[in-house]
Amino acid sequence: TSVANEVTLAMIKPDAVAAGKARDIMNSIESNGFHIIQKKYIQLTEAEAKDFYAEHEGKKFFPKLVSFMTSGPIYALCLSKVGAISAWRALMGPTNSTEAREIKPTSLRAIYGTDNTKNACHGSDSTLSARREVLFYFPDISFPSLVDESDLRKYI
Ligand code: DGI
Repeated sequence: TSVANEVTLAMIKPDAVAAGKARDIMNSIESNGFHIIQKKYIQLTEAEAKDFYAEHEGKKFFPKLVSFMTSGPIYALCLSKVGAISAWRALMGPTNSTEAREIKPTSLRAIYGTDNTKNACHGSDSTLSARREVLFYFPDISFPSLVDESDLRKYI
């Protein structure tokens, strides 16, 4: 029988990269059972950051978000695991790192993030956004997003 793997898009944000924590975060990702099947080290342009976060355009925090996300290099990672989308969001913890330290102190945002903007990492929040966000960084990746364990080999 086959195992249904899911893919999701993770980012290690500029604050965590600048603090030298990218390797620690990737180690934590892998020790929690995710496969890093694609990895890209890049600095987003303003246009790219606005495009990636288009759903938040017009919100009060949008300019701050775009300015933070373009402030330095990031890692974009495509992760695979059974139930990857929700599992990665659980490992990251709540959006606001201050809140994360109160309610989920072992989460990555609690450990590596600072506040509501500088929160160390990103994860797709649905199957649809995972597909969009993985393709944003890795346009050549094969889908469907549910792949057999044996199919994983072609990604590695
Ligand atoms: O999916 P998340 O990253 O957990 O959260 P999201 O999709 O609602 O928001 C995307 C990013 O925008 C989030 O990681 C940090 C920033 N953000 C969201 N809500 C707020 C915010 N930043 C500020 N300053 N205030 C907010 O209320």
